[in-house]
Amino acid sequence: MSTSGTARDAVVIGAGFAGMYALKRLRDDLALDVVVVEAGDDVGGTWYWNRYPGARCDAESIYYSYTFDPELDQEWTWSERYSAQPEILAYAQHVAARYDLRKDIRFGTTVTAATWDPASTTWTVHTSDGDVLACRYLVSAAGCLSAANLPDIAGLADFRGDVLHTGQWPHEPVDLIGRRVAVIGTGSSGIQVIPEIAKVAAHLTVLQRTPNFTVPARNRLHEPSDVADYKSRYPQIRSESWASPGGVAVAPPPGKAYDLTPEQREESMRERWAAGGSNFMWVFEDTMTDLEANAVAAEFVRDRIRETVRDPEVAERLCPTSHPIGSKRICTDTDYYETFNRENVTLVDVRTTPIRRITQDGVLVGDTEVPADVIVFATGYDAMTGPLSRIDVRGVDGLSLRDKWSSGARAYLGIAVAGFPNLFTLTGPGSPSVLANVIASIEQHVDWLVDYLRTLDEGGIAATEADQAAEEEWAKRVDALAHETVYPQADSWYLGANIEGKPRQFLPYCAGIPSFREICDSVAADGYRGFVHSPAR
Ligand code: NA7
Repeated sequence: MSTSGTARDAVVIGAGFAGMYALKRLRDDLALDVVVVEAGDDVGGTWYWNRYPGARCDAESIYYSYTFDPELDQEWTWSERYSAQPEILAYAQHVAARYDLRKDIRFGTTVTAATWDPASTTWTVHTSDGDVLACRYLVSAAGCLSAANLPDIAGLADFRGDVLHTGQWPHEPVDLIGRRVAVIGTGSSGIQVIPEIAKVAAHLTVLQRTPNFTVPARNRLHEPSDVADYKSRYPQIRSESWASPGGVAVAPPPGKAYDLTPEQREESMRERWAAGGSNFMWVFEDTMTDLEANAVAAEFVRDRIRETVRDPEVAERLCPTSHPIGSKRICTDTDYYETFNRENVTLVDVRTTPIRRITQDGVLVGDTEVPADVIVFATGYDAMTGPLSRIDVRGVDGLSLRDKWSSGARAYLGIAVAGFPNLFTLTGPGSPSVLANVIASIEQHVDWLVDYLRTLDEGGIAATEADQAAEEEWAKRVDALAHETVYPQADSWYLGANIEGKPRQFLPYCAGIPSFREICDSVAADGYRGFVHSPAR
């Protein structure tokens, strides 16, 4: 087999926020020869694909942005508290141009397979355009939420209308005006898209399996004075964010729920509800660790639903009761509950009466056909392990990563996998990733990796992989941490529960970025404890 050109130092999979930052640091600070392979026709990752109406990040833009360059902070202006997808994509494009990243990215190309060759200590990487690349390091920046989950519902092929997935939204405008739309799914994506579709559709039917907790985002445009203010405070904002578990500077909770008086509890909840955003889940110090504290916050949200939705039956159907607040990702919305007061919106509970099949003209729920011209799947992702598992990655002795992870995802510090030398999984399973500000998680992982690669180079080390015992120990630690919280009490994508046959395992590290960083740094200080090194021959 021949490879195109000489071996590269690194191939990076994906040009989202992780891939772009990895390229910048590996190329510009380590002087490595790097190529990034990206499926989309431009940078942006999640923000390239998620073009559905209403798509926004649930972290405020002044936090959901790179922190590495104070000049970048000053030259870029976020026009809203939670900027919409086009502005986040424009930011990614600006970063690509500013640091001259595009010249090392192959767009419109996917990595289909990668095989480790122990003799040459290189990876052989196959791409969708038939090319074969060789590299020392394979860096996955494939994302946590990029492998769309389209449930296998009988009859989908028979449907005569349009089928859309929020995570694979068309690039050309989708005309939903005056059409009958059915949305399946009420996670973050559904909760964002539903109010927007309701404004234009002739009729919108929301097919809800599990009601979710959502808090008003209270999004607003930034006035020039807001912009001047946050730009002047960036150094402080960044240092406070790095010190906070979620990678976002937030007001600390006033205390444990039952250490407060009922009036103090109510005041704290009202304040955070009025302020808006996912910070509501930290309304008490113990919301995420104590079920009774959690129940207080959950009931407060249910009361807001009952207060907002005029039809009491619909309100009850929208009230989440099957899981603690925050255990499935808490959503942030604009007018989500208000949408169910519209004449053209119907809520259908597909938990009690499941979807039987899709017909030519709509969705059959029990014995009732929901007529639709368009079906929107807001059904989420095979999170964290899906993107890499969809690539045929083969490590030592032909071991398949997909097979290895089919009985449980393992990645030491979320970044290195036993049996897969020189493969680095940025924001992989076992890292804070999706449970913190993802961009901060990305920067921490990439910065740590850059130091590690420098050390490997200086030490003449050709290959490194996670030690099996260290990897196992890490997975146990991640799981044990999650079990100190209410997270495992929901069937969430954090646990792989949304994908049939996926092992139930808490995937992200839930104790926050500062403690994770401390562990990673101590591993480095300890001569990269838990890694197995092979010297160059
Ligand atoms: P999520 O949060 O995984 O939500 C998916 C939704 O789709 C959720 O309500 C699911 O119900 C529902 N779903 C999935 N499959 C089906 C079937 N077969 N029938 C009916 N309903 C179904 O994905 P999102 O895209 O909204 O958000 C993912 C993350 O992206 C989000 O957390 C942010 O981090 C950004 P279920 O709850 O499983 O009963």
